[in-house]
Amino acid sequence: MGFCRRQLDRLQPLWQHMLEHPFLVEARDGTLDETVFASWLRQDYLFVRAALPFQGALLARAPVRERDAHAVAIHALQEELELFRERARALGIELEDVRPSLVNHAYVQFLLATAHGRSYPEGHTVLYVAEKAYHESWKVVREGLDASHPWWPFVENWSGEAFAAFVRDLEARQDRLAGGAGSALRTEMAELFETTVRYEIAFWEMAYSASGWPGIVRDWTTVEEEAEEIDAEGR
Ligand code: MP5
Repeated sequence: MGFCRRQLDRLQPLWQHMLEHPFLVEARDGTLDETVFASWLRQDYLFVRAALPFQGALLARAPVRERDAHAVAIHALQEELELFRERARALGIELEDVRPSLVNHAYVQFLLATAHGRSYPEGHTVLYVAEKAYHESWKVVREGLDASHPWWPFVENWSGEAFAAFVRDLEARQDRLAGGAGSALRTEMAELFETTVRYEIAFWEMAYSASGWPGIVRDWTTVEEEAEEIDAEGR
């Protein structure tokens, strides 16, 4: 049995828990609050922006034969960011004044720390799980959401055939990397696999409950606003 199948079997209850998250179920059934969707969109835009340097770091460590795949993925991320901006305009959602929630911030730090500080097969594990999780999560929404719905372009982006093929390709690479790893490294990869699933659940929960940063109920002057003020003062 390949590494991915083995991990997905091991983590089946956790994975199922993710797929039954109220965010996905309510989006599928057409009962999800629009402001909850907007909060996901704003946070995920930041997440995808941060996925660019994550992919870049993986590319820098990738063996030669794996480089093309990362270069293609980086291009796809740029197109995806454009999709976020286009949908945000269509839905009247402001993308410029967003701060990452604690969960988003932590997940991004985890991505970058893994890509920079761990081996390539470990970094690739996190990439594979995040993509596989999004593919299957949006397939849940696809079961109920109409193709004319304004949220549909996101559903198609992650649950459509092109993305399915991308995830299959990642899975084959992941299994090959695990096949070439010793048992200690494979154990580390299995641990990162689980942590990534946990982050995916936390991300849906963060969006659903609109949780920003514990202990902070409203934002004050952002660093960008402060920079504008200083510019305006001509200093
Ligand atoms: C992805 C994402 C998929 N956009 N957001 C989260 C929280 N997890 C996974 O990654 P990509 O790069 O958008 O396909």
